[in-house]
Amino acid sequence: MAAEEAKEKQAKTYKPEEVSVDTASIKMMKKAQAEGIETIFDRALVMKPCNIGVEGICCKNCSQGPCRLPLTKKIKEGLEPDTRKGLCGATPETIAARNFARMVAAGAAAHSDHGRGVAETFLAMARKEAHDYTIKDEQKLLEIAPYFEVATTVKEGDEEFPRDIFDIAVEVGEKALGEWGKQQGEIYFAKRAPEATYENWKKLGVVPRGIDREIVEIMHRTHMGVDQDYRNITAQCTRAALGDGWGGSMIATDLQDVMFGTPYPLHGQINLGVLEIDKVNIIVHGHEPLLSEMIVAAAQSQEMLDYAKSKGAHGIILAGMCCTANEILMRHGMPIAGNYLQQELAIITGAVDAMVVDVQCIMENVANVADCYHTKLITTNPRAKIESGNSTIHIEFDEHHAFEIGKQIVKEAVDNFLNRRPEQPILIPSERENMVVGFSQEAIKYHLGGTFRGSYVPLNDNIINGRIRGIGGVVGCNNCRTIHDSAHLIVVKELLKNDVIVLTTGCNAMACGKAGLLTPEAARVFCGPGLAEVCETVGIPPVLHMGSCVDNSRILIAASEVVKAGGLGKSIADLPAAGSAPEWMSEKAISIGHYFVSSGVYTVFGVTLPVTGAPRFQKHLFTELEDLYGGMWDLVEDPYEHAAKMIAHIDKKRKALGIDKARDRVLMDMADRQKLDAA
Ligand code: MSK
Repeated sequence: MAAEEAKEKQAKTYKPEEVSVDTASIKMMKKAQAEGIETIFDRALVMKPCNIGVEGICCKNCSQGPCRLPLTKKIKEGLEPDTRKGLCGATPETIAARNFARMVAAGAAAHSDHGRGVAETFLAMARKEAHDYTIKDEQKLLEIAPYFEVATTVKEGDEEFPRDIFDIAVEVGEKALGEWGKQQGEIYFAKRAPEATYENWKKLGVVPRGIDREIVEIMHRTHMGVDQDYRNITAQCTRAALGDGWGGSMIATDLQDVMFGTPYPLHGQINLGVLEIDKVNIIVHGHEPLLSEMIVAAAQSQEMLDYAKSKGAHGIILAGMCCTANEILMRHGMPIAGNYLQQELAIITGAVDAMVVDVQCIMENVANVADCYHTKLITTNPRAKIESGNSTIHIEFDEHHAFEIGKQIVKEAVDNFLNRRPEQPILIPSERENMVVGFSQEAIKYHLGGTFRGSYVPLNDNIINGRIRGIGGVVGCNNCRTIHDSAHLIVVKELLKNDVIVLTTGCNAMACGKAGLLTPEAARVFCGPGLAEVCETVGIPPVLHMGSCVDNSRILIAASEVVKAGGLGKSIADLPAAGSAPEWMSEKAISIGHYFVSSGVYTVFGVTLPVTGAPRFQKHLFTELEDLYGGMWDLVEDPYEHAAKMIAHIDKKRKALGIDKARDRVLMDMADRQKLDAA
């Protein structure tokens, strides 16, 4: 009996080295196993995903079902006609398209609700009702104001004077907030896309009218018995996803930059080794920087440092997790403890005095893990409370008293420092990597051309002359159905080896940081000769960290800037570029993927994609969308093949542009560039 039990236990135990390539995480998994703490890696072993759900062909949109329409081998091989139907007659295509659309809606809603919160706080700041916030980047405000049709100057007689910056901010805040409830017309930022990209959306009738409207319309269309044409449903996915990328997310990024500063390159550190045993360790986890900015200020205040000292601590470490980490890293150089799959593992160090969470990507089980240690879990957002856990408390964020609340949270953590349990050994892994981060589109421009001649032209020149083969946008989550960080790193390293420069955000950026890819020195080690030469000359890492999930909007703007710099076609679809999310898991990733595809980018996902049970819908996403937008979806699980397909697409675009032959370096003048544009 004992032998059987042992066998059963062994069958239910995972091997840490087989589920992650991150050595710090592996150490923590071993500690968790030794201490009997359950994590997502244990649950993934015993709970397998549902095959029908994985393929996207389970409909539960009414109570007559759920209707499950498995794709048999015979149908797949064309040996039997595909007569599958739900009770109402819904085809697999309708079902999978509706499920996919609801994922787009949820993802777009998450990003956009984040953006709405930022716009509300921005407006309160501009009206001087939220005194802890101010305008840190006036230049950025002056740059975005014209897109909202807000004047930046005022005429007095024949003379023109600059307008009061707070008056501009009030008007920008009102117009920005109005984007959510707009019913007609177009969202303002659609016109930030290259003209050809924008005109194509217009021709296809997919320019979003208002952010909320497009999300609500998805929910209506996917209700039982409404839109039953997968192509028509996909078009609505496009409106909602564009409303995310070029709307809610872009507004979030821009207004955050105005209030907290536009990121410029700075030094940072990453991995669980950033925690320190003799200091108060606070982890801020989630996505929105509105509160975390204030916690940064509070943790650095003399008052809190003195308070920590009074409790016997030698200081305060404030480290980030998931995209909150990216936000405070990019602007303040605060360290990152880890990416999505490390959230439970951070607590298992035994050294985390408080984990402060807001919204998105927070596993409910962090509450249970926190209960096993002295860690206090603090929820802060009225939209995101956690019922589990005895050590969970709620301290609600209010932008009108933001700094005070930040201090209250830091104080809770400091008080809890004294509650560390002597019987529980603390183990902080030594892993911590250096990195250079903070590559906003403005920073890239500056790096390439200097203060007075900031420009994307040097990048374009190096793409045209073949030193840089193309641009890869590699982003997205971790997923416990794959080996933690492994696919991220293989895809990125394959691209670098083939002279493809990588733009990154989210948890991919953190995987790259932990592996040492976010340093200028990485160019010599990981890149092909052309890309290495460019990176070494300019002094940039070959992987440029552009921020959090909402900051994927920065990649859209960077791509638009590349088009505008000339020589690489007229629309985003012409660029030798490809997108990737090798370890995606969240609905936000589906929205991001779809706005990249609709903006003209070939986008490859790893793991699975819930469309494979509906072959005609899959073909629409994977093939037919290219004729409409120039971009299309793909699914490639193997990371080497994944990268190879991205490179093949980049080469296809180089050929179409007539720059497929390796060229000697030539200095392009405007006439040369125009010739290429006309080709
Ligand atoms: S945090 S959405 S796991 S990237 Fe933005 Fe990471 Fe994905 Fe969350």
